[in-house]
Amino acid sequence: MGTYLVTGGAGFIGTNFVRHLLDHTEHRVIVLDALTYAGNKASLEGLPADRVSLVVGNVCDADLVDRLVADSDVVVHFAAESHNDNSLNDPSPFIQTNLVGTFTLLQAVRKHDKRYHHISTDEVYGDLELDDPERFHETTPYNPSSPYSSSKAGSDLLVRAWVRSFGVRATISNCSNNYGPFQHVEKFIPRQVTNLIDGVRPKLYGAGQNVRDWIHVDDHNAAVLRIIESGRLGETYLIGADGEKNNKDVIELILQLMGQPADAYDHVNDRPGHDMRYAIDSTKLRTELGWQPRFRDFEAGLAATIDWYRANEAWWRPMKEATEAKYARTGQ
Ligand code: NAD
Ligand code: TDX
Repeated sequence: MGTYLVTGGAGFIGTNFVRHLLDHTEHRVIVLDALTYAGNKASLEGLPADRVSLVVGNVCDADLVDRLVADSDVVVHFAAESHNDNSLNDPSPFIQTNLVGTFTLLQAVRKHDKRYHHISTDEVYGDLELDDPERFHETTPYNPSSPYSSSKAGSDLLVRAWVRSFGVRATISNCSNNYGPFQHVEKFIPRQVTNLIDGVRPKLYGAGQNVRDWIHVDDHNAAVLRIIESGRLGETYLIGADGEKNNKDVIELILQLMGQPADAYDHVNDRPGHDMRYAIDSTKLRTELGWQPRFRDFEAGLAATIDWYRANEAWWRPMKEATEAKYARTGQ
């Protein structure tokens, strides 16, 4: 039994990871989260106070990070500015949190010799053509497109350098698009679901041919824990569940599951530099560490996610209006 420091634990994937740790281990958890617009204290409500504590603070605060890392056994770094569209409107917090924040954590785990796991994204590899038989794998060259993905790519490279130059005991995982409970309503699936609950038509960027490789957040987090427990130090593991789907098909499925005609959506302005396709080859994770996704039926996982948003309006309602006001400014 030990203490896990989970940065960004009040965000979407982080809060689900804290729950995963509570359910599958005996560890204690310290969440470090700045509670930005994307962080939500309510996402940690009801968790056992004897095992989970929240420290509201910034991953760029070197003194605070040093103290918390000293008190932990394992550091799992989820905290990030995570939304591509925001990074196109104002890249500055992405540089600060994703690059300086990761640097700050790396200096602390180096000083205190703590195990570090770095959460990253498949977007660091850029995008694939629709008809490309290739998928991303651990040796695919980095080629990020947006301020978000380039800041994540930079943070991954910092981790690699701290492993090689200073012997930091770290692993990295790059995962594809997550869906599930507690995801901010700015993101594709929760935005459309909550729009439909509000009687607003879903919004598809451009022609909607762009492909994302969907994975349930619990499958992502099970893989992360497996890597922390059994992964080889210094290694990168790609996490994906063979869930490629284009955005148009996903919107049509949401409409169908919510009892609406399949064409009851609007085309809106496309994202500048919009990546066409992501696709993960997770053979290394599966063969080396024996991980398998549990949520193989996307339609069932999506239906359960829709039910969660229907049942948890009090959680998402406070963020909805400001999110849509932001989109209105870019015609999206
Ligand atoms: P999110 O935006 O829902 O949550 C991010 C959390 O980090 C929030 O709670 C926020 O308050 C916190 N945070 C932001 N800046 C901070 C700072 N400076 N100091 C402390 N806390 C800060 O993001 P998410 O979707 O849960 O993503 C979590 C991680 O997973 C990110 O590193 C992201 O790059 C990565 N990732 C996400 C996906 C996805 O589909 N969402 C896929 C692959 C990888
Ligand atoms: O209203 C919308 N309409 C639409 O067509 C929104 C919000 C998005 N889209 C499209 C853009 C993308 O092709 O849907 C796709 C998914 O969009 P996002 O939810 O913004 O995700 P994406 O940009 O693919 O990035 C996500 O996955 C990788 C996460 O936000 C990142 O943090 C993660 O690294």
